[in-house]
Amino acid sequence: MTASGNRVELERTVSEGWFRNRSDIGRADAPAGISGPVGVEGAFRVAFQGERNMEGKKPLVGIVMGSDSDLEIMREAALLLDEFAVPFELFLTSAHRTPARTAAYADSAEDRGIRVFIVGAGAAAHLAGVIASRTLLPVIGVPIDATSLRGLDALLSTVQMPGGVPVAAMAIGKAGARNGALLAIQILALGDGGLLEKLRRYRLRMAADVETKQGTLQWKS
Ligand code: AIR
Repeated sequence: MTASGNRVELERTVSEGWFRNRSDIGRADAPAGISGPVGVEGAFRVAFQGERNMEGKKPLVGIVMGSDSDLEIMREAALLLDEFAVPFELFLTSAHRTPARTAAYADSAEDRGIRVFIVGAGAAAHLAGVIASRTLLPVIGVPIDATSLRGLDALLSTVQMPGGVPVAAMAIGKAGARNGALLAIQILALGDGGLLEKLRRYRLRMAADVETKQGTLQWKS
């Protein structure tokens, strides 16, 4: 599958409500790149593999979210990982509604090849902390704006981990999801020179964009 194909699948995931349509998962005619339950019994796991040489590669990053309503934000992380050709999986579980499922996922992830988690949750957002409590893999938390407190509740729940079990807390919302992906890539790049080079080029492109925008600024009196 191509990078753009993978992107299309992600768009479909959002627009067609795959997270609501559990019966489709694992069906033979499910869209390419989306696999059915794997590893964790009864899991609702969606694995995306695609861009350049990613076919057949095991996911390295687990993107986890507390509700399908978080996907609109967490897809930003997925799209960035896709851009860097880092294989990942999406997993839906709630620290409060499905505690056993959360534990089973966290406990099995390392053996399945996951190296870092990006965890999005809103409201009383304990998901990142609970996953962190069950693994020695790094956990990056993304607070989601899901209530009338506009993400401040999730930010404080994510960032205020008591000493002993860390969660790397990102900004609220889409910027946090994107930075979560970049931090995960930076962690993976510690042992992957190719990925490090991609990060270097990403930063250069970002700087070039600012220069270009400078050139388009116009003073209106
Ligand atoms: N949530 C679900 N279980 C525990 C938590 N913290 C969060 C989800 C979502 C918000 O509650 O991560 O951001 C609202 O979920 P829903 O399913 O009611 O839309």
